[in-house]
Order: sequence, then C-alpha cells, then structure tokens
Amino acid sequence: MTARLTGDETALWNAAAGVLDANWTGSATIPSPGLYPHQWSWDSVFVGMGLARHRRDRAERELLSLFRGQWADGLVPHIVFNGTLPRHAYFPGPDLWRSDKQPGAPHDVRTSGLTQPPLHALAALHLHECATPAEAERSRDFLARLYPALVEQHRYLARCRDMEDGGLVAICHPWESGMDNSPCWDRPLGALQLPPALYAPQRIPQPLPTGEDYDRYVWLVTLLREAGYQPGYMRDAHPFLIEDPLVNAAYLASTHALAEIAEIIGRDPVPHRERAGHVHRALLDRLWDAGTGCFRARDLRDGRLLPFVGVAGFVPLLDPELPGTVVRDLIDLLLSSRFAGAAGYPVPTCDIQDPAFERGGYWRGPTWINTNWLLWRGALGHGLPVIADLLRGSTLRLVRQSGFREYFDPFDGTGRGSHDYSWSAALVLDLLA
Ligand code: 9WN
Repeated sequence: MTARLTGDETALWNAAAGVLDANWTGSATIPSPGLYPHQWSWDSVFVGMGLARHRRDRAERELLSLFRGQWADGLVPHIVFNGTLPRHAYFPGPDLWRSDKQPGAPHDVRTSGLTQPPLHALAALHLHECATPAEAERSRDFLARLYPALVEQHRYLARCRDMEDGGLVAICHPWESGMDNSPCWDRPLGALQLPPALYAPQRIPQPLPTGEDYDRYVWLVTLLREAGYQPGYMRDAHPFLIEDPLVNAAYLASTHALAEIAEIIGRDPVPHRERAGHVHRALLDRLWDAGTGCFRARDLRDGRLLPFVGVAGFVPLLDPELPGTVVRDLIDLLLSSRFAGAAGYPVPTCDIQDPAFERGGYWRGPTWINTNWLLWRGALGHGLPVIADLLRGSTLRLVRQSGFREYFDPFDGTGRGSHDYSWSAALVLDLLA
C-alpha cells in the first residue's frame, strides 16, 4: 500500500485487497464467489494489474497458473477449469469444450478452446514496472520465464487469427471479446442458422444473456469443437468471424509490451516492434470510421463494419501512435451525450441513444470497471489528465457507492451482477496506487 492515501482511500484499499484475498484459491483468483468459480483469462490479467500493487508473488502465480492451460499451438484459453469442482459448478463446464480430446491441449488440466482479449504481456510488463529496486532482479527472472509463453501466444494470434493477413486478429465467438451480449454481436448472431432444438439451460441468477443467446453461444462452440478448433475451419467456414477494436487494441498494447519485455531480458525486440507497426496501421485502415468518429468492429463474413458504436471502440486509445485527429474525435464522442455526457457514472458500454441500450443489461449499457480502467490508461498515455481524472474519479465513486460489483447502472451507479467481483477490486488498487 502507498503511504500517501487518505483515510477514506485506505479503507477502500483494504476492502479491495480483502476481496482479492477472499477470492484467492491458492494458485489463482476466481472472478467472483459463486458465479465464476474457475480461472478466466482476462480476469487474471486485470487481477494481476491489481496484485502488482498488493501481492506481486500472487500476481506471478496467477499468470503462471493461467499459462498452465496454454495449448501446443500457443492458444491461451479463456477458461482454465478447476478440476476439483463438481460438473454443475458453472455452465458451460469442461464437457462442452472436450479439451481432453484435443491433441494440442494440456493433459493435466481442462480448458475452454477460445481466447479472450490478449492483455497478458501488458500485465507482465506492469508487474515489472511496479517492482521496487529490491525486487527488480526477481522481476526480470519472472519476465524471462514467462516470455517464451507470451511469444507463443502472440505467434498463435498472428498465425491462426490474422485471417486475411491484414494485421488484425479475428474472434470467432462473442465470449472471445469478453463482452458476451454486446449489441455489436446482434447482427452476426441473428444470422446464424440454428438447428431446431438446443440444450443450453437458462442461467441463474444473471438476468442476461438470455437462454436464446446461450443457444447461439453453445452452437458456435459445438461447430468449433467438431472442427478441432482449427484455424482453417475458422477462416473458411465458421459463421462468426469478427475483427473487434478492443481485442485488437489489447493485442497492439501487448505487442508493444512484448517488445519492452524483450529489451529488459536481453532478447530481440525488433520483430515485436515491426508487428506493432503493422497492427497500428491495420487498426486505422480496417476499423476506424471517420463518419462516426469511432472504431467499429468488422464482420469478416461480409467485409462490412458492424453498425454498433460502443465502449470497445474507444479502447484503441491504448495505441500510443494514434494520430491526434483520431484521438480528438474519440474524446469528443466519449464526452458527448451519447456516452459520458449523459451518464452520471461513465462510461456506458453502449451508446445511450442506441435503441439497443439497456441500463441494466450486462454488456448492453452498464458501466464496467475494466473498460473504464483501459480508457483511463489510454487517456494517460495520450497526455489527457483531465479525461483520465474524470474516468478515475467516476470509477472510484462507483465502488464507494455500490461496492465491488460486477457492473453498474451508468445513470445512478446502482451495483448489479455478482458481488465481490475480483477485477473491480483489483483495478481499484491500481487506480489508488
Ligand atoms: C463467459 C468471468 C467472465 C468475464 C467475461 C464476462 C463473463 C462468461 C459468462 O464472465 O463471461 O466467459 O459466463 O458470462 O462477460 O468478460 O471474463 O468474469
């Protein structure tokens, strides 16, 4: 903990650290008690960002535990299952994915077969940057240990997910975006031809996504699984294939981080720098929409940008080389009555004026701590302290008012979803530090 915290901040810090301590399993942190009992990929990244300020030993174990699930082709799965839990602990459990039948999946742990936003190298670098001089050598050793796995992860993304060799990576399921039921996916999901009877149970206690959404999610997994999760199938036949701005901004930020890590441990940063340049240009060429002043997702099945404008479209602010005009357009839209301008507790996940906006609808409107944190970092990176302070201040107000909830009403700050949500607590530690 830092010494300069006020009494109120110290109380918040202790409460946040308490949530992370309670959700620690001994090798990783569950996203929330009850609802998400396994290890999730981007949750562990955000948890690692906070643990870097609290318990760096656990941050290292968190990342190592996740990479236990890495496949031979480099894929870092979005869920690493805790094999000691009963089958019904979470739906969908390991039986849907059948990673044990995949030759490239690890033998000693069961996993999903999808990815999540690849912020892992950024988390590893952040951990190093938070090290005290006394911890520096150990921190470099940790980077050197994780580096080959991070390189494999990025190789997988470039080799298997850059579908058109254009520089960006594609997702093949809404779960890979981390924003399951975003209105962005309504059009591609609505176009799926589903078999007449499906089997996804209604999920309790989350009000959203619905059973019908789950039918579509499960159907997409079934297609991928039957094709052995092969990139050739994804590219040529899979019905959901999208280049998303948040995922690609995460990929770019981590590619830059990988170059820095390479330098720190005496490896060659140049290939990572070259790749970062390629991703940067592709983000602008393929996803920037000057008409709306925002980044939008591209559907590779018809080559068109999807109509939806949401918080994911601002996350390319993480790109340090974003042109000033693009940054200005993004900030104008962010502050407008479609986003922060009309929300007491920004930033809503969805344009408030979009008919799809739902103030309590999971990724269809509420404010989330992780997206605020990503934008806060982006604003700091572009030398925008007023925007950064706005994001930091509203995020801290949310948790002071409603606790470490999963997501929040953007108008009145009411907390929703699960309680004691790990990334809400972890990222508050980083905001306070
Ligand atoms: C599906 C764990 C995860 C987060 C996602 C969030 C939600 C899972 C679910 O929970 O997704 O992976 O069961 O809805 O959307 O971002 O990583 O916290």
